[in-house]
Amino acid sequence: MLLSLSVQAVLLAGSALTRAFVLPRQANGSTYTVQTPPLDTDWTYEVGTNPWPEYPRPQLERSQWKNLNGIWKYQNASGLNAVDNPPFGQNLGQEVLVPSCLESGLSGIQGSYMLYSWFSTLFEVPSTFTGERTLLNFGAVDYEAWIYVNGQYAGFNRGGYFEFTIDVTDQISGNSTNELLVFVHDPTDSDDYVIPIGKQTLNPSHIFYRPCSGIWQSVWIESAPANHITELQLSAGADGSVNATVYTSNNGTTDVEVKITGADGTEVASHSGSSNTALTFQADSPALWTPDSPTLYNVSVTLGDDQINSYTAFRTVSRGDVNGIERPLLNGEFVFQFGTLDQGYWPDGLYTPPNREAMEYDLKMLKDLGFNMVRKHIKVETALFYQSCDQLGLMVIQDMPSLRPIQTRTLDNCTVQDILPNAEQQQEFQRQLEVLIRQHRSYPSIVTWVIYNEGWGQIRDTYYPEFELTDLVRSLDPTRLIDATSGWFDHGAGDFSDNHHYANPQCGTPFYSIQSSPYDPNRIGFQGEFGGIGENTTIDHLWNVQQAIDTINQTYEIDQTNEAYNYRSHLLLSELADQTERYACSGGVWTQTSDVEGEVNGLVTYDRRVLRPNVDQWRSDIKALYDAAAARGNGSAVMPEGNPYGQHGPPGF
Ligand SMILES: *[C@@H]1O[C@H](CO)[C@@H](O)[C@H](O)[C@H]1NC(C)=O
Ligand SMILES: *[C@@H]1O[C@H](CO)[C@@H](O)[C@H](O)[C@H]1NC(C)=O
Ligand SMILES: *[C@@H]1O[C@H](CO)[C@@H](O)[C@H](O)[C@H]1NC(C)=O
Ligand SMILES: *[C@@H]1O[C@H](CO)[C@@H](O)[C@H](O)[C@H]1NC(C)=O
Ligand SMILES: *[C@@H]1O[C@H](CO)[C@@H](O)[C@H](O)[C@H]1NC(C)=O
Ligand SMILES: *[C@@H]1O[C@H](CO)[C@@H](O)[C@H](O)[C@H]1NC(C)=O
Ligand SMILES: *[C@@H]1O[C@H](CO)[C@@H](O)[C@H](O)[C@H]1NC(C)=O
Ligand SMILES: *[C@@H]1O[C@H](CO)[C@@H](O)[C@H](O)[C@H]1NC(C)=O
Ligand SMILES: *[C@@H]1O[C@H](CO)[C@@H](O)[C@H](O)[C@H]1NC(C)=O
Ligand SMILES: CC(=O)N[C@H]1CO[C@H](CO)[C@@H](O)[C@@H]1O
Repeated sequence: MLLSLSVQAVLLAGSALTRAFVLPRQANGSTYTVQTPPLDTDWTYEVGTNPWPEYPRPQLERSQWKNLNGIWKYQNASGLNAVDNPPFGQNLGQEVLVPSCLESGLSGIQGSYMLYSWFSTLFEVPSTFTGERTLLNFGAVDYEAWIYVNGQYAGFNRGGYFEFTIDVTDQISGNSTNELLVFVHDPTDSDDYVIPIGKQTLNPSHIFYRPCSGIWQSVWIESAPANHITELQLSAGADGSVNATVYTSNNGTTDVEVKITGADGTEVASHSGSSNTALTFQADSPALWTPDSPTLYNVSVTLGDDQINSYTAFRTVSRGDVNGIERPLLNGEFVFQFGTLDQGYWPDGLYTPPNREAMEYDLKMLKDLGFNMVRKHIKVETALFYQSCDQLGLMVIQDMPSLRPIQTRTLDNCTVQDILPNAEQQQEFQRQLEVLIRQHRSYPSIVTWVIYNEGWGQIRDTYYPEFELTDLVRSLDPTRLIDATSGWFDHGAGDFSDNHHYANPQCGTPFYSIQSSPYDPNRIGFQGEFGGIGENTTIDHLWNVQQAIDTINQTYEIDQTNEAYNYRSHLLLSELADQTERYACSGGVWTQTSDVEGEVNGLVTYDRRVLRPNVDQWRSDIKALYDAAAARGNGSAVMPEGNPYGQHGPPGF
């Protein structure tokens, strides 16, 4: 449809890049409409045109902000060279919902092979912005983004799962309309690209799904003083110790004040010191964070004219010997970790949940069944997801999104070889792993980092990179455990001896199977994946794509009735409880939270409309796991003599 346009000329002054250009002013009459997805949810048609209205960064919240989510303009581009000719001041042909994945129905596009794209929107800076600087924030853009404001290049980001901020003060014009133009390149698994993609593939099949391209998390602007807080690194231990580093835009040492208050407004700690250095101080007998009692504290940080709100929780994650077995400890106690493999996929939004309520539906459902953990599987979520886990009391095992999984290429001499990263791709994987840790290390709910899943992208012919990556993660975050290899190729790195096995578990047991390793008593015995049993469903709850339906029979096990599904679940959960009682099992991950595309093995169907578990039975089977663990692992942990802080946790436990 053609839109009638009125145009406004804007003259930018004062910079070497000064140029006059014409901004399109969109006539009213939006063409955006949700494209009917292969399956919808109860939330699909409630999203509307103002999605994700919440402040997107709860651990560094400023009061002067404006959400730029909504209907933007979109145009497919032909290749990487399009970036040399940005379509400034033009009316891009289609409309798109931001944030969304271009491949999703909610985007309004629902395309495929969305390798190169242009996005644009117009925005005004509110007159209430009193700071000297205007910051433009993106929650996540998959995979590379070039940002232009008012015809000027403003910045670039690589990495599909991470937040980035660009100071656009020099490009914007205070009180008039600004044009924001974004070029996105998302190769996913095309050509020779070996980049962090998780489960995304251009050719979906069974456990690998439709990709997500474009601006899939919130975009917003905020106002900040010239010298402002850019990052807050915060951890607080069960002994009341707080460790805070307030990073600033000028990297200098400016006075900062950190205040921690409880839910009733009572201050439990306050400390003044310098920016860009670690501040350590003590809180007065704070309540601890546990899954049963997830107490959070508000944090306020003041640096000159900049004031931000954040939050934290007091808890210590460590490992230690409990009655002769190596255990993960929370606040010095062995807490059996039982969670699901949580893919974070939605039939209407793919990587972007339709809204916060939908996102929390999954988490509340898990809590309700008795799970105390989620394994966030080779995906990184919006900051609000981790805040919800902090609030609800769900421990998070956070995976690094893997490189191209189990794919091969055929060389000219007909040799078939696994697609693994070259040196440069490995270096980029490492850089993004560092970004993952840096951006997420202040969420209390995260207890463990996972580096590799089932050997995907894991080099193993020349050397074992998981050893140096484990050291790197440990140096960036000494306050958590590290699962270097969840499943398959374990060479002894990290804190876990993690088995994957379907359908039945082999958790810390003296038996194991092909592709897994024998249980290593020097590390924590863990079942990183098991279960995966499926129950097919009717077409109205299925991802209605023939290619996906044709792969349903690849699901590890299909139970033909719901009664059979619950009978089998009961046996598998009982087996895990038995292994916990007899052997050295410290936790497990059930595959999986929801169905995804051709995988029909979720606790809920992909549309979240049918819950498979018999709730009473599952609650009682899950409680039996905790009881079995308590019987083996009660009492306080015995820490080895001279255990360095950082290796297993602070002294005193
Ligand atoms: C986008 O452009 C690419 C390359 O020109 C093309 O292969 C693809 O089909 C286009 N997609 C859409 C939805 O037009
Ligand atoms: C915007 O306009 C208001 C009111 O005219 C003025 O007070 C303010 O200084 C202007 N801001 C900028 C950044 O030009
Ligand atoms: C505080 O955190 C910093 C940065 O991670 C670390 O280097 C330092 O050792 C920590 N201090 C204490 C007392 O834990
Ligand atoms: C502050 O340090 C960061 C990271 O090293 C760097 O990118 C940035 O340019 C520095 N800023 C200033 C004002 O020196
Ligand atoms: C804690 O912070 C939240 C979010 O900013 C706010 O809604 C709440 O009122 C604060 N509570 C206290 C006790 O200050
Ligand atoms: C095929 O080529 C690869 C890469 O050059 C080489 O490593 C491999 O040894 C070759 N295989 C055979 C059978 O020649
Ligand atoms: C699974 O279903 C597909 C499509 O219906 C069929 O081609 C294939 O043979 C089946 N595979 C098995 C193992 O039954
Ligand atoms: C699953 O159910 C769908 C819809 O009823 C059907 O088309 C498909 O053949 C079934 N697949 C298997 C493996 O049962
Ligand atoms: C505590 O652990 C010991 C040793 O495993 C066991 O004998 C005892 O029954 C346990 N006590 C409770 C209350 O679970
Ligand atoms: C008057 C009018 O119809 N305004 C609409 C213009 O379009 C936007 C969405 O693009 C609507 O939010 C307005 O209500």
